[in-house]
Amino acid sequence: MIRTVATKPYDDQKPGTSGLRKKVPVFQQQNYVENFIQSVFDCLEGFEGKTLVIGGDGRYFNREVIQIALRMAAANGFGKVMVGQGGILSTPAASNIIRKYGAFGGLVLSASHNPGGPHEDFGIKYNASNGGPAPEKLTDAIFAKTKTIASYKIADFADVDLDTVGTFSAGGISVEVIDPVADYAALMESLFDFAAIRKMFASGFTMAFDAMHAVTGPYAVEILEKRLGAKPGSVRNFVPLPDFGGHHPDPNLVHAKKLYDLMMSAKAPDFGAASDGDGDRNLIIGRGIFVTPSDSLAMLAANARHAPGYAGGLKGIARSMPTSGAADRVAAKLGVGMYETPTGWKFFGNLLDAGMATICGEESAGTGSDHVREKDGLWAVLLWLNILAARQEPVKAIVEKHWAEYGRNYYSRHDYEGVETDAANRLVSALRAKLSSLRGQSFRGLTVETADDFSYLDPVDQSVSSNQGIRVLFEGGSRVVFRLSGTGTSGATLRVYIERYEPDAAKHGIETQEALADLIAAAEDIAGIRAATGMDAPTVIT
Ligand code: G16
Repeated sequence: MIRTVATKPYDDQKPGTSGLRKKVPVFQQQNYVENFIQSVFDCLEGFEGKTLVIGGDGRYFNREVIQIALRMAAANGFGKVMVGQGGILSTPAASNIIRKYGAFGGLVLSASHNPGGPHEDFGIKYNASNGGPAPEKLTDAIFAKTKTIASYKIADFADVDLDTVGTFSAGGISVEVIDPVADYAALMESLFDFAAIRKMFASGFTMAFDAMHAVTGPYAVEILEKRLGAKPGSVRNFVPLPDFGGHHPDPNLVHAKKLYDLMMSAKAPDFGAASDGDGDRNLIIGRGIFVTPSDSLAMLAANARHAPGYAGGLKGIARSMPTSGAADRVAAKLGVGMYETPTGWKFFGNLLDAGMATICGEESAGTGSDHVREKDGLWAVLLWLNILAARQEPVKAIVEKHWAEYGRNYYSRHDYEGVETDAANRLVSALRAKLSSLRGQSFRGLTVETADDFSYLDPVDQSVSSNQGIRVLFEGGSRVVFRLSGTGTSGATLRVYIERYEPDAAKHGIETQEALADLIAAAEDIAGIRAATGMDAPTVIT
């Protein structure tokens, strides 16, 4: 039976950088989930009888929302739903399933790297038929709909058993519970030289992969240990838990400190890596050296030809604006296009679909390619492994040779989390107001060349996205970028991105914060962060 249920709108369902993210109790309010899903469906056209993919990162509330989504998909006229066993699909795996099976779209249930649990975060994101996050035009329409929604449609049927692989009939539609790993593992096998990587492991190469009790555990065990022969135990924290074991599943130097400490110790394996809550981010650490995500993007692009899937060369490289310019130098050398987009993976979608870019990346530990339309944590790990197997050199040597060839982009991001929202907005408005007057001014001996609020003209559909982050560019190529996070769920997070280019190889061994000290001080002089936030120091430095 299909019911139409009257509802009242909520005013806070604006999808952010990566979908709608809120605390679990917010999602648990009456009809909150239903309103959002109905608003998504109401903004789509032509899905009758078609397939919807539903997957999540296994966090708290995942299963409940999947059951609601199944009932609403049936009531709204989808013909079939594909859902990962146990409600699990990593974000890149969901993107692959949508593409591989020609689904109409998918609901990705995740709050990514944010913590999970009854009082932590949850999220819902709609991905379109290309497998990528809905473009801004669609998320704007969804938000508008959430503000006027008056009813939703839902079918009545008992909970679907999500733990058994197979095809079931429920509410007049077919529900296929699929193995979440198989299709993804096959895709990876088609891109990388598994034989060469297997040989490297067989000859004694060691690695530590931290799945952070999040979604990549089953994927990493299957691919790294079973298919590639990494020693059992190479994958740590591989059981996905609804609260990620009480940890923050964000693969950065703060939350993956144990792995970092191991990689800097005498007991370090050859290679260390981690992924986040939903499997789209990555952390890469060599023995004795952390590879920043911006550097990793550049190095993967420069060496991609070693992997069979990219042996034909790259069509282009894309990076988000705050990501360092290291990849730009690689693109220039390869003679391929370089695209600078706003923050958020959705902006890469058009470039990938149009065949203008092959590899994309963000400073926030996201790297990926045109094999799916999401960033992909394990993909980055496997491409590194493929490169290591082909070059037969340690990570450190590869990194240092890269810097010697291209120069080094010293880079760091300083986050101020939990800032009072009004204070954060005031800081940004004040910065905007003085942009034009900054030009020519000197701070700590650095002269401002230009300052602007980044605006992006999509070269494919000509859409414009403005106010995407304040950039202050100094003479000589250094820069500081200020922007407010679009993914936080409590207060505001101010992100300050700091970058300095150093061509001289003799100066490539400086500690990062030290190398950036002048710029960090200049950022404080320009924005008055301490006074505005009441904070003496960033809460997270990556
Ligand atoms: C952050 C990062 C972005 C990233 C986004 C979503 O956004 O800065 O680069 O695209 O998270 O990532 P995920 O899908 O892994 O959550 P923001 O707006 O918080 O800076």
